[in-house]
Amino acid sequence: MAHEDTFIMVKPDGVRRRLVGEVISRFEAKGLDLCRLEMVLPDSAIAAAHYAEHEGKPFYDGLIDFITSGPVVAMHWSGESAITVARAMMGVTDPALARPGTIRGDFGLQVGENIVHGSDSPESADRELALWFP
Ligand code: DAT
Ligand code: MG
Repeated sequence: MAHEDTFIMVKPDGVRRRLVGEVISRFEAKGLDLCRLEMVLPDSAIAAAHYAEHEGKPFYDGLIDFITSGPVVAMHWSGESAITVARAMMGVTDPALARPGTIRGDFGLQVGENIVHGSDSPESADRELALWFP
């Protein structure tokens, strides 16, 4: 167990559906610390950098269109095992399969609109925090 920093983002569907407060409330109630927050309309450059690992996959173009389709809320959270804890609270990638009680399980139904992003490792967190909070 260790203190971790993680990058969490409310995606455009989450913002459009007014779920920003819901997402923040859950992480706050869990005991994680909100360190930085900014609402930003991602351009194609930051979208491509953020999702570089998915370039070439069948869903990549749709993913870039989606993430640039409206403002997102970019956040830096920290706390004990913050990366793992946040991923567990988000639920699995496909909201149709995500367990009730998770953010995706409670609010989503389609894999292309799964409300929230969270770093999947310390390396991803370092990279994503540097990208979104230069
Ligand atoms: P996660 O967001 O859980 O880390 P990921 O990194 O595998 O998932 O994928 C990034 C995003 O890409 C995901 O949140 C939604 C989209 N995505 C993943 N797999 C997909 C698929 N099979 N069809 C459509 N979109 C997909
Ligand atoms: Mg991922």
